[in-house]
Amino acid sequence: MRARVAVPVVVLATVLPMLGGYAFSAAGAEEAAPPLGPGVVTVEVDMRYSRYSPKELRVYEGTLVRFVVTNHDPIHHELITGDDDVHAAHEAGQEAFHPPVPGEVSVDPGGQGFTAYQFDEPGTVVFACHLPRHLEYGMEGRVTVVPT
Ligand SMILES: [Cu+2]
Repeated sequence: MRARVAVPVVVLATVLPMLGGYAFSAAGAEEAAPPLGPGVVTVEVDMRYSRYSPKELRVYEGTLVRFVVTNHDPIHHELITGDDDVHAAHEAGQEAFHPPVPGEVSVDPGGQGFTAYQFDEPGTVVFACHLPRHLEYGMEGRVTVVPT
């Protein structure tokens, strides 16, 4: 009689923490954070081990993001923000260093760079590093632009 009661309790005690853990990871901290903006916001992006951190951002449409980019690696990196055409041109191009075009900056090893980009259209905008093989290694990030 007591065993029949005890079994379901043990099962629940095992399953509930698993469900709780799943719910927590499904709604991660970055997902739960409200979008940035609108207006002017500053976002610090770290480059480390040829990855961006953070690699996911959410902003309201009409947000001007000032990127402060710090390269912790002993090699050059860049941050190129834009639509598919922009990324295709850079992936195919030979331009190793970038002039001050909005949303584009090259960052020396151990250095810091600055750029700004206006996110006006709802949707997804990719930022990436197009130095040889960095993108295929995974050096890209995403800005989700949500309607106000
Ligand atoms: Cu890179």
